[in-house]
Amino acid sequence: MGKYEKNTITQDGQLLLKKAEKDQIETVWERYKAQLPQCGYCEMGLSCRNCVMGPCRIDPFGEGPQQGVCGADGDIIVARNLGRMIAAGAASHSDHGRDLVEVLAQVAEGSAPGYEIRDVEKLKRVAAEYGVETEEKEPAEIAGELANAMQEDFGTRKKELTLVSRAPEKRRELWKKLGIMPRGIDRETSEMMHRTHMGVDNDWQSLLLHGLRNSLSDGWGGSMIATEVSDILFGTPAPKPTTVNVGVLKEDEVNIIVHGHNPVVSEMVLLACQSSEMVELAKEKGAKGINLAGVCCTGNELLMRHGVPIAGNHLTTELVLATGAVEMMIVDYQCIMPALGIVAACYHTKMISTSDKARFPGMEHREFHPDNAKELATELVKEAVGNFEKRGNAYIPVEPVNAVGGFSVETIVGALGGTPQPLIDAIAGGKIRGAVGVVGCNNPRIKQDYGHVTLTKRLIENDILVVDTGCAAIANAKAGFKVAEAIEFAGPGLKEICGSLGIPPVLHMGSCVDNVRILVLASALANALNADISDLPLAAAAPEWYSEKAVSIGAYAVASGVYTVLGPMPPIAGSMNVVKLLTEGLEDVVGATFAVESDPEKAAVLIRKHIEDKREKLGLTFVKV
Ligand code: BF8
Ligand code: SF4
Repeated sequence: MGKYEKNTITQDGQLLLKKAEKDQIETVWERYKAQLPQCGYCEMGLSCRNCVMGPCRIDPFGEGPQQGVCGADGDIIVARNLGRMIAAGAASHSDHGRDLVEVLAQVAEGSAPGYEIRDVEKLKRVAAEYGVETEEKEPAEIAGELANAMQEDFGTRKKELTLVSRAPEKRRELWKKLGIMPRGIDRETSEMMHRTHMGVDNDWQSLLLHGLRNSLSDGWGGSMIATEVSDILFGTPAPKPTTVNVGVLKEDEVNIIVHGHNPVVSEMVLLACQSSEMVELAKEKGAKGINLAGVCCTGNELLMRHGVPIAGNHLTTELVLATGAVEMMIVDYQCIMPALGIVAACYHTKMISTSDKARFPGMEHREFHPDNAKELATELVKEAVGNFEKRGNAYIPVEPVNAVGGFSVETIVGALGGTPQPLIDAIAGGKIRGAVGVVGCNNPRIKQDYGHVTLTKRLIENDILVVDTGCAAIANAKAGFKVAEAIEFAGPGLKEICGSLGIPPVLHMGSCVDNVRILVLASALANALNADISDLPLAAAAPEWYSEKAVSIGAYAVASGVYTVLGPMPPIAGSMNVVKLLTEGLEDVVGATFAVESDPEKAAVLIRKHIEDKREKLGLTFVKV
């Protein structure tokens, strides 16, 4: 197994890599290797192709050109490139949010069969935040008005986004003072694209400040709307048992995988899979039933709300197909490698793309819209069932691992008795040192899941509560950290608290847009103490991040006052000014900084030190139990 161990710590991954090699399938790891050495200018953020006087590059050794054709220096080019990464990430999350708002509007009109409002109480609560009158109104009417009000948040008519009101007052005052209060979701992204056009904003500091504002329009805007509307339409998550890893696939059932991010498609596929008509059809075809599983974040969405199992995270998506056991993979958008259709062509797997804005080679395009979603989902499930008889030998080499997901803020506060006070008491009393969000992707530059699992293990051993999302959350679930018995991995204080609440020491809070649940929880803690988020013993880490969305998340975490440790280095090393501002200078600006540490053991030490510093400033010392 030696050579596969270099790529992934997961047993299913190692075994399937061997199978993929036998089947002559090229995976992300081979393609990564073929790219080495990667471009050093790009890696340092020193190349620019924002116009056609270029492309240009700055020589990091000071011997070659120090300015692009337009005169931009390394600081400007690095800051512009980073700004555009934030814009792309914020746009992705926020456009996902917009799609949900459109479904909400169609539900209100009655033109989205199959969709409904599953959490009326939350609808009313969020509507009230938007100033929508809810008394004596039917849910559909409220939904219509709320969808309208949310659409206003995307535009240019406001001075600040509505849900920013959830942030602690001190934080909001700071954003105002710095001129980074997010105004419109699309506006901040659009302005970033404008500022980074040749000849607009050529001050690296002002570019980076706008980067923070752009990211805040994601965290407190687009992503927050995505999460809230998903809860309204599909239900607010509550803990449910589930299973994870490739072992969730079933030899004797029709296996359907959903991949992507937006629950708009996957929820309808789930409904179709549950229909007795489809289950009967599967039985007629010789299968015992229909097994729906997820990968990546749409998997997290279904896991959080329904306990649907997850077959793997980002770097497992090709390997899931190499089992030969998947009848159909249905994708929406984001993080879907264009290689998947090519891998699937080696097996009987049908690949289906569903979004008008996301098409892929080797996939059949069957476009979902709120009005046809229910019908189309049933058609696709029928086709997947029909494909079962074409399955050759399936290779499902592992048993699944148990996990519990579904820790929304509502659930966590509920488990604590309706107020965050018991958590504050546990932190103040020293049984829990602090809390850390472990989030983000897999990246072939880092052994799959090694960063997440090592860091998480060290944190919980040190009595630090971990909340996680995205592919990190799937990694930690595969490692067995998400069952009540996992308190055995925790330090004595954390073990005692989680043990008495009957919860795992690592709480699955959802998909990547659901990082906003962590912001809301942090705000609730800060508000209860009349403090700012940056005063609290909290941190975030993205040990294996790869995507532009992760850059936006990291930036809004820091701008919200949360110290954030990145595994892979972002492309900024070409400007010492930018590096210093992000890793040191921001402390005096927003009360938090980034750190970069690729070794998760060392990242754990950095985080523990940070948490202890914050505790000391709050006058809290750690009581050994
Ligand atoms: O939004 S963690 S690899 S799947 S970007 Fe993508 Fe990263 Fe996974 Fe989810 Ni988030
Ligand atoms: Fe070169 Fe300036 Fe054009 Fe960038 S914007 S490609 S640095 S000339």
